[in-house]
This record gives sequence, structure tokens and C-alpha cells, in this order.
Amino acid sequence: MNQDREFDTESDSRLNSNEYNQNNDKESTKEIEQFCQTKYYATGSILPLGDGLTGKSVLTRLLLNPDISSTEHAYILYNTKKSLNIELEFSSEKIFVGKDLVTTSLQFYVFPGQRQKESPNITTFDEILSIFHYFPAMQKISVLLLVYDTSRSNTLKSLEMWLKVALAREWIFEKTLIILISNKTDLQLPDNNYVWQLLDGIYGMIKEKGIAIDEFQIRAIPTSCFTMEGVQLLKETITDWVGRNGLRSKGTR
Ligand SMILES: Nc1nc2c(ncn2[C@@H]2O[C@H](COP(=O)(O)OP(=O)(O)O)[C@@H](O)[C@H]2O)c(=O)[nH]1
Ligand SMILES: [Mg+2]
Repeated sequence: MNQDREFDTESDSRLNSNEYNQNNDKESTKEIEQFCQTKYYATGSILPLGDGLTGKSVLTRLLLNPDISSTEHAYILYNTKKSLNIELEFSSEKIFVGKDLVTTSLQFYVFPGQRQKESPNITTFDEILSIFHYFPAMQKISVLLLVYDTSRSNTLKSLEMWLKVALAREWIFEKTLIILISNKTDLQLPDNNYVWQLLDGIYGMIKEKGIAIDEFQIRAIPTSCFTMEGVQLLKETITDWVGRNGLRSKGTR
């Protein structure tokens, strides 16, 4: 009897403690849900390509934060040095993709536009690329920016060569957004007929390679790093694309 009672008591206390645990579990689950809701992440690599001095470095720095003060703006414009090396920049922003709040990270890989070896001290695009080409993030590019300077028509003609480089490296795939950037609109406005022709040409070259891409994935945005025309739109376009089409993952923090 005693043993039974003891057993009962024990089982009661176990029952109670189970109830307690269950209640406790519910509380902690609620807390976990509250503090550790599923978080969504997306990341993508952005590659600006174009001749030297078209504005790739300055534009990238402005894209990191288009809402900068006029002092910071002037600092970037006048203190961005000609770079002979790769520049890596990173920015992150939360945007809604459908009903999900997605932390969207942009990784910018800015190479120097120099292709000819003019002196032993000057590193070229191809030399730097020979190292960085093997970076996983360089295998598939989320957003390719083809940048030219509206005041120098030869930089527009070079874009075919830059696109060929991107195709030969197999950076473009079915989820790449390609943006033709007519930069320095403060100096000269782009020739829209020519821009449309070029967009068609780019589409044709990509299709020829057998890459399944839609026409809407090839766009044109005129920009000026001086007046900031188009910079905010470009930032939003890139972030939205990466948020929807970049490398997605889920987590709790
Ligand atoms: N007027 C004007 N100058 C610009 C613009 N964007 C860049 N620049 C200038 O062009 C030069 C080259 O820019 P940079 O970003 O270094 O070119 P990158 O060689 O393509 O990286 C710098 O002196 C910039 O201040 C622009 O939109 N308008
Ligand atoms: Mg540069």
C-alpha cells in the first residue's frame, strides 16, 4: 500500500511536473517565436563593367548610400582615386518580397577598366580577374552593370567587348539582370535611339549563347554621379532584383 501510495505520489508529482513543463514549453515556444521568427535572406553579386574613367567606382560608392549629405557626396566625387585593384563593397537593406521581409545583401566587385598592359606597375583587368575569377560569388552574377560615359562615344562602343568578356566567363545566367548605365548625363544626354539599338544587340548576343533570359531583364538607366539623377532608381532596381532572384536562405537570426 505504502509503496502504491508512494508510487501514486510520485506519479502525481511527475504528472504535475509534466504539466508544468508543458506550460513552460508553451511559454518558451511563444518567446522563441516572438524573438526568433523565421528570417529571410538574399544575396547577390553586382559587377560593373566598362572602360576606365566611366564612373564605376564613384557610382558604386554612391549606390551604397544614395541618401548621403552633400559633404559626403563631394568627398566621394573628388576623392575617389583611380584604382588599379579590385574594390569590394557591401551593402545590406531590408525589403519586402511579397509578405516576407528579406534582408538583401549586395556585394559589389569593381574591377579597373584597364585591359592593356601599359607599364609593369599597372595591373590590368585580366590580371586581377585571373585571381578573383575563382571566387564563388563571381561564378554567377546577379546584376551586370554595363557602364559608359555619355560624353565619350568610344566608351559606348566598348560595351560590346565588355559583354563578350562577361559571356566568355559565363557570368550571365537566366537570373542575371543587365543594366546599361548611361553615366555622366550632367555632361551629355544619351542618344536614346542608340541606347535602344544597343539593348536589342545585347539581347541578341545573350540569346545566341542559348541563355534563357527575358527582354525585361535588359534595361537602361541614365545616371549622373554629379546630379544624382538615376542613382536612387538604380539602387532600388538592383536591391529589388537581388531580393527576388538572388541566393535565398532562411534562418532565425
Ligand atoms: N561629370 C561627371 N563626372 C563623373 C560622373 N561619374 C564619375 N565622374 C568622374 O569621372 C572620373 C572617373 O570616375 P571613376 O569612378 O574613378 O571611374 P572608373 O575608372 O570607371 O572607376 C572621376 O573624376 C569622377 O569624379 C558623372 O556622372 N558626371
Ligand atoms: Mg575605378
